[in-house]
Amino acid sequence: MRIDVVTVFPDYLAALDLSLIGKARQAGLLDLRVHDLREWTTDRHRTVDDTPFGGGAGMVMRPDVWGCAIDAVLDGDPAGHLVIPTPSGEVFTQRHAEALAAEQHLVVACGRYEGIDARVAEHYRAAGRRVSEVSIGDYVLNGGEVAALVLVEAVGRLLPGVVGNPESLVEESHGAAGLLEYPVYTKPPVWDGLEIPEVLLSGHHARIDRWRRDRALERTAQRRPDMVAALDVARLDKHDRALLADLGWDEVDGRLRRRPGAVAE
Ligand code: JD8
Repeated sequence: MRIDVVTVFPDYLAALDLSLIGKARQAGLLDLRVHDLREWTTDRHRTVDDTPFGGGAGMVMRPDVWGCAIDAVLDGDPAGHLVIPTPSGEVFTQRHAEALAAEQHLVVACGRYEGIDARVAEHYRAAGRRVSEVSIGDYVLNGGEVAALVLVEAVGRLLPGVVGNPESLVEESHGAAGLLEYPVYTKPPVWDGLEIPEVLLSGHHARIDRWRRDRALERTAQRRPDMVAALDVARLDKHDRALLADLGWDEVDGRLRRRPGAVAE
């Protein structure tokens, strides 16, 4: 996969030289290129922004500069998918990461100031390109670079060969099971007077799997009731249903509903 990131702060993306993504780039599993938007300015002040039409605070990023930059990095590739981080975008989830990881070429446009002129997304959609405006969460950042770091890591780690043991991708939060992760432990067996749950030392893998699934269901019910409501009941066994019932969740017309008055313990 090729990912081009365009930004006025290229150094912000230096973290992607490190760790798994850094190794994936060295191994040729990911072709990540970071570009300075100012390369495509035409004036000696290398201007990328101007005042907003209709007035208001701040500055808006110019469509003409972005158009030149995006056209250049798309490099005529019909498969190029434009991704624009914005607080007004669809909230980015693991499903988005999985969908983008199936693409061949992503172009990530990192805005600053009050954002990028809206005609940029309009232009590439009108040209028949896939354009995704995504937000990494309901809080306001100063620009798209942090979101680009999130996107590239979330997508990059799903590429074949990037994560050492693909098995570990299966049991993750927001994975196929639709549950949060169970708690994990390692040595020392006693720390701060705190011991390891006995079952994890039992070597009894069926009990260990059951214990972990119960903890994952509990955590999800306590922290993310929206995810419990979205669970596919057909994929729940009788233990799951019994535990969820104890936690205040009943199956109603094939969906999980929290019993009125049931509070997450
Ligand atoms: C792109 C400019 C700053 C945003 C005026 C503050 C994503 N989850 C997220 N929160 N914020 C962003 C984000 C913020 C950005 C840009 C993404 C480009 N800004 C603007 C509007 C209000 N300033 C984001 N993904």
